[in-house]
Amino acid sequence: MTEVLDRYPAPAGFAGPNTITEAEYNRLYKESIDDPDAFWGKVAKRLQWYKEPTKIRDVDLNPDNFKIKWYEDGELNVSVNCVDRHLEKRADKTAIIWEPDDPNAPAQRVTYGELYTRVCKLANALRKLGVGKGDRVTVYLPMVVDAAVALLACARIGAIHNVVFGGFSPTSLADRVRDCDAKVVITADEGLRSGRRVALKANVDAALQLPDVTSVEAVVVLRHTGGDIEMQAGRDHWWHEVTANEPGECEPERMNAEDPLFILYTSGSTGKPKGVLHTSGGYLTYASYTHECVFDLREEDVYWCTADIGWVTGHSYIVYGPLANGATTVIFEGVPSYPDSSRFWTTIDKHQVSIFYTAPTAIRALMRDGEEPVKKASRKSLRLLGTVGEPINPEAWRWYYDVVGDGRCPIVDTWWQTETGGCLMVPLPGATAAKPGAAMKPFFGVEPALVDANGEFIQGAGEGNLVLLGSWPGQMRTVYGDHQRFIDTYFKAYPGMYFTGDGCRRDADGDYWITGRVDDVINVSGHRIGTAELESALVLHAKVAEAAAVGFNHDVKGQGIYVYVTLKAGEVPSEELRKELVAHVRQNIGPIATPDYLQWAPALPKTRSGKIMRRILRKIAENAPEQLGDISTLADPSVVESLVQERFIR
Ligand code: 6R9
Repeated sequence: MTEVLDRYPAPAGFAGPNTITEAEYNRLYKESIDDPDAFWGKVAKRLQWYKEPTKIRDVDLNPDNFKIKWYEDGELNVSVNCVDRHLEKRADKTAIIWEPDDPNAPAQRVTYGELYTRVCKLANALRKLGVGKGDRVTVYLPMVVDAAVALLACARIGAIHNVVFGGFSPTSLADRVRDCDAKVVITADEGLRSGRRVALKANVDAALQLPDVTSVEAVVVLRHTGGDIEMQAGRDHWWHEVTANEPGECEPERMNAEDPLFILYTSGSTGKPKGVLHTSGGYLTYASYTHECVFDLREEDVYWCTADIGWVTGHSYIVYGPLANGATTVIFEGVPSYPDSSRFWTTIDKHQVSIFYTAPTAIRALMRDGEEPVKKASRKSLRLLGTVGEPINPEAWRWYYDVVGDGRCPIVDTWWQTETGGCLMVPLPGATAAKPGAAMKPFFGVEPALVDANGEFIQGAGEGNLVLLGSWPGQMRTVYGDHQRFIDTYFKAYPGMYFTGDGCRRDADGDYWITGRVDDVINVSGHRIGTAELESALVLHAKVAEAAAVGFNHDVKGQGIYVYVTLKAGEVPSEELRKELVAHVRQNIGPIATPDYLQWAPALPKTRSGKIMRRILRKIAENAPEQLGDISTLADPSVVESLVQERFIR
């Protein structure tokens, strides 16, 4: 097995006034584990509370006596913390920079002062529509400033928001509205992505007509593109009309720390998507504290996270973390490839972005187009880069570091999940010399452990299932409407511990490498091989743009390896190249990792958030295309057809 040993410490001169050094990391980490109550009690003081919590933590992860409570006697309002609190010193500071889909359309800058007024007006309007504390509001919006306004307005009046990604179909939208019994839906006439219009309001209309979607009393519609839509009298209201005469102030609801803030649906390995529920005090404490430490936040930073607000990354690290910290956060409506693949980099120059946070899949896609589009922009304003969402292969990491960051910006590879609310493992930029592809070290208060199939702890260097001992304030509290499912899914496999569903390796230095979802680990003749490891090896090859590996049932070895390879633009598949790539993997990892099948893939099936749909690739590899199941959540379902046709039939 090859192991990448290079380390990348932050370059000289990186550290600023608040940078956490290695010594501080070690001291704070120890404090956080030795006395979590003292540690998290102190951290909570970063928020503004009506009533400061005196009870910090009440946690029991044993299924029989299960409870997770943080700051349970504290009272606060999340929108007050994200907006009002900054008015004294930062009323004129830009809270949000909006970069539209069309780079030639005017960008917007919204100050904290303006944000306050917009949030209050919508909050008042929602109250008039009958929305109160505890009611659910589904948000189905494009990436516009008003998406953040909508979340904060809900938080202000104690309503629980449920954001549904704007790329989801009416059926998926209906499933979520139905599951959480939303009283109001907030949407826009249309969204815009790479110049194409997305029929958001029409999708809402269709969703609300589906069976058993009966809870919605009102739909608030933002005029965005000005496209032609139908408004249903009595039910639908224009945002600008319902807010027009509302005052720019709104009495916030006084919330308990454990009152729900939002529900966000996420897919598991089984069943329908789960409504992951996060609460107010612990979530905001954790989102804001991690955002500050992980990104080494400074007052003058312009921070850009390219995620969509429909995913947890958008919640914690576009809206709540940055705004709680009084930062300037960028909201980008478009896509990295439009109008061309220099869009990220020219936008960084345009808004003088200093912190840039994106997904490995975007990096790999942009890598295919080479360095030229990157070099079109100076990127001088950048000082820190981040990744999230999946393991990053060392080749993409290095390209990000060398080409995008010009070798002078540390990369924070942030491992976390919808369920965890915020980042759990990361190389803090001033404290930990990064290794390409490693999540490195636990954040404060986080206690990772590796367990084997029998539930025994693995000590020292080794690989196993990643579990977390104890709790942290940002942990999800329940699956909405199904508390038992929450306990069963996460706390039964290893009783008393949170099971992440991820595999992980701890190297001889004690650093952590996420190997991918455990269901993605391929077991060949008793040897476990990470799909990420295989993919990483493949993309090391000069001709490979992207690769995905899955296991399939093998009569002799238990599981065999099936890989899908997308070549770089201009490269041509051939038998010779196929053999070369198989040999290349064999050489890079070892004979045990030799792929049994290597299929050329013009493109890989991905969710709209950019995750490769391995479930589909596994079925094709299993030669069972009739079991593909639902492929409607794919960004481009037609990709699947050609893969099915070209599959190896055994
Ligand atoms: C934040 C987010 C969670 C799953 C998680 C893991 C994978 C996320 C990662 C990573 C390796 C990283 N993942 N970040 N794997 N390195 N830095 O993505 O949440 O959409 O719920 O996905 O994504 O497998 O379990 P979510």
